[in-house]
Amino acid sequence: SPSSRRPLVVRALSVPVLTQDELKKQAASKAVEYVKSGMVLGLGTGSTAAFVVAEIGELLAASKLADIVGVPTSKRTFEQALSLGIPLSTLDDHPHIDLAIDGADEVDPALNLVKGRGGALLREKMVEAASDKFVVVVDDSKLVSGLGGSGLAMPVEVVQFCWKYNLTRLQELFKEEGCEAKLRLDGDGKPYVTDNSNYIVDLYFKTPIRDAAAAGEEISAFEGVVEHGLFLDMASAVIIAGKEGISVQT
Ligand code: ABF
Repeated sequence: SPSSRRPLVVRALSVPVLTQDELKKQAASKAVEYVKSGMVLGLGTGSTAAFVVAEIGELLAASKLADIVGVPTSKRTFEQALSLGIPLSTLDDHPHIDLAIDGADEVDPALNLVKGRGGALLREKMVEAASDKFVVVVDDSKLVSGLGGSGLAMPVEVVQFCWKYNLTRLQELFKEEGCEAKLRLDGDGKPYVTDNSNYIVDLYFKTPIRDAAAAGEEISAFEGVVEHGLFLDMASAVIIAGKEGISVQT
């Protein structure tokens, strides 16, 4: 009879759309699985790394983790970790780090990175170079086929003295890549000053850097350059969170 007929229900396929922050958090949680009690940890900087630090703080508070020491890569991360009660130290007191976890701005297919858009590249590179294992956490928007290929900045930390001289030299060095070099400014339009009291020159490329290893060496050879954002052959693993799930590349 017509009354026994079931109404036709059309269900929309409910595919949850994760925000970028949710993806970052997923990558962070996966990385925290590598953290074990008793470790000396390098604590990264940036919004993805902040999720890692937050989760480590939660595990400590819940007594699911003990006897860890964190070495922060920036004043920002120092403050966050301090507020969460994470025991902290320095590279001077803990020159051997078991595991560092940090974000990145670009990841290429060989797991080479651009880092430092958050301005913390110098301490990040020091801490991560001193780590047995360096795990990178990103959402899939950070993947590039060649470094410098995102059209966003590749930072170079320079001493304040004659910064413009180095800006010009850097732009000249990469003229074939159509490089535009700009002094990074803070929110007030003043030069951005790093935790180490230096400036940052941001390099914008029209085409990816042809030979990142050679580029890194050439940049470092300039007097007055403190560090650059090319992190080559440093990542032990990269955890990538995307719409289809999480992948770990080593
Ligand atoms: C740090 O934070 C930096 O090296 C990189 O610049 C930035 C990435 O930030 P986010 O995780 O917020 O994208 O890891």
